[in-house]
Amino acid sequence: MKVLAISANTETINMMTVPIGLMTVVAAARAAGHDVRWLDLCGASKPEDAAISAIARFSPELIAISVRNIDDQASRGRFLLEKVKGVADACRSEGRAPIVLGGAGYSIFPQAALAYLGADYGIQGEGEQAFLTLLERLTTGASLDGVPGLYRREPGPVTARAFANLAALPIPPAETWAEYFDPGPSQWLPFQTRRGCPLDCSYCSTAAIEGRQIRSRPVPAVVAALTSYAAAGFKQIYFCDNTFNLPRGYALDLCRALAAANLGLRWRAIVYPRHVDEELVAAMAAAGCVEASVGFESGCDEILAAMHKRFTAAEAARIVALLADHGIKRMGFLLCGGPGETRATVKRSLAYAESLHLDMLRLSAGIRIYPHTALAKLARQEGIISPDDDLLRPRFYLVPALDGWLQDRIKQAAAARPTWIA
Ligand code: B12
Repeated sequence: MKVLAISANTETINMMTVPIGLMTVVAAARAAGHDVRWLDLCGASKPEDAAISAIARFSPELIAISVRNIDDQASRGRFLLEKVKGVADACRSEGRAPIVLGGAGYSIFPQAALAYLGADYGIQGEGEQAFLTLLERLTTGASLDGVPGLYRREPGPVTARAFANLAALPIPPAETWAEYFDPGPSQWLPFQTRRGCPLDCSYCSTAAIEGRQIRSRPVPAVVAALTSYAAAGFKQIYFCDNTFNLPRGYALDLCRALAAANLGLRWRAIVYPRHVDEELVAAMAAAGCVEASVGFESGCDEILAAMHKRFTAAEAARIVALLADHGIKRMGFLLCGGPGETRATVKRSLAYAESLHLDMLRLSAGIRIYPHTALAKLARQEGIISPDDDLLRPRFYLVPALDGWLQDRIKQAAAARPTWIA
C-alpha cells in the first residue's frame, strides 16, 4: 500500500525532536513491503501546504499522522493540537485517503483526539505491529474487528492493545536516519531501549502510551544498532527511555557493553532517582553519558509521597551529587503546586534545588492532569475539573491558594539564576 507518513509536530520547545516514533513505524511498514514516504513538518513554514503538495506528488492510499504533543504541558497552556487539526483538515481536503493517527500524545487521548482531528482511525500505543495489521486488513478488505488498540471514528468496542516483545521489533536502520538528516556533531539522535513503566506516579501518562510492564531490547541488539549509527557518522544519542536506570541490571549491562564497544558516542538520558549507585554512575560515565535529566520534582518528602514517588529528597540529592562526581551534567525538574503544596513546601523545594548546584533546572507551576491518573481522580473529587472533562484541552492541578503567588515566586527565582528556566 502507498502510505504517506506525516510527523505533525512543529515544536522546537526544549530541543528539536526527531520523529523517532513515526520513523520506527515507517521502518516496520517498509520492511513489510509497503511503499512509504515520510514528511516531517518541523520547520515547515506552512505545514498545511507541505502536506498538500506531498499528497499531490505521491497520491497515497493512506495517510498516517504521528501526534507527539497535545500541548506544551506548561500552565500557560498552549494547545498544540490545533495546528495538527489544520494539517489533518488539509489532508482530508486533498482526497479520499483514510487518515490513521498514532503517537505518544495521541495515545493518551485515543477517542477524544480522533474526534477532534476528524481522522478515520487511531492506534493507541506502539505502532509497529498494529499498524501493519491495519494495512493488511485495509488492503484485503478484511474486517477491522480485533486490530489491537484500534479506535474508529464511531466510538465502539476496542480490542485490547498488544505489547510486543521488543526483541522482535525492527530498530530503524542507519539509512533511515541518514535519509532524515546529515549525521553531524550537533545532532542528537534519539534511541529507545525500553518501553513500559510500572512506577505509577500520580500524574503520569506513560502507562497510556507504553503500558506498565518494562520490556527491553536485548543489549547486543542495542549495541549493534548504535555501532551502525556510529559508523554512519552519528556522534550523539538521546536515550528517550522514561527511566534509563530501571531496571538497574539492564542499565548496567548496557553501559558495560557500550563502553566495551568503544563507539565514541556521547549520550544523554532520563534518570529516575532511585536504584542509582556509584557502580552504575561510573559505568554510565565510562559508556559516554554526558548529561542526565533527573526528575526529582520536589524537595519535600511529603509532596513526593503525594506524587507516589518512590524516593526521598535526600536520596535524589545523593544521586545528583554522584552524577557530578563523575562529570555528568545534571538537569533537574521542580513540579510545584500539586496536592499538598503550600508556600512553605515551595520555599523548601526552591532551597533544595539551589543546594544541588545543578547545571540546569526547569520549574513549573501546576501539574498537567492526564486521564486515568490518581491526580485526575483527586482533581474531580475536589471540583478542579468537571466529571465529564476529557482533558484533551490542557487542565492543571494547582492548589487554589497558591495561584498567582506560585507563578510569581517561580519567575522571580528563575530571573535571579541564569541556569533556572521557569
Ligand atoms: C524523550 C521525551 C522527550 C525528550 C525528547 C528527546 C529527543 N531528542 O527526542 C525531551 C526531554 C527533549 C522532551 C521534550 C518535550 N516533551 Co517529551 N517526551 C519524551 C518521552 C519520554 C519519550 C518520547 C519518545 O521518543 N518515545 C520513543 C518513540 C519510539 O515512541 P513514540 O514516539 O511514542 O512512538 C511509538 C508510538 O507512539 C507509535 N506511533 C508513533 N507515531 C505513530 C504514527 C502512527 C500513524 C501510528 C499508527 C503509531 C505511531 O509507534 C511508535 C513505536 O512504537 C515521552 C513520554 C513517552 N513515554 O512517550 C514524552 C512526551 C512525548 N513529551 C511530552 C511533552 C509535553 C514534551 C514538551 C512539550 C515538554 C516541554 N514543555 O519542554 C517538549 C516538546 C519537545 C518538542 N520539541 O517537541 C508529552 C506529550 C503529551 C502532551 N501533553 O502533549 C509526553 C507524552 C510526556 C507526557 N507528559 O506524557 N520530551
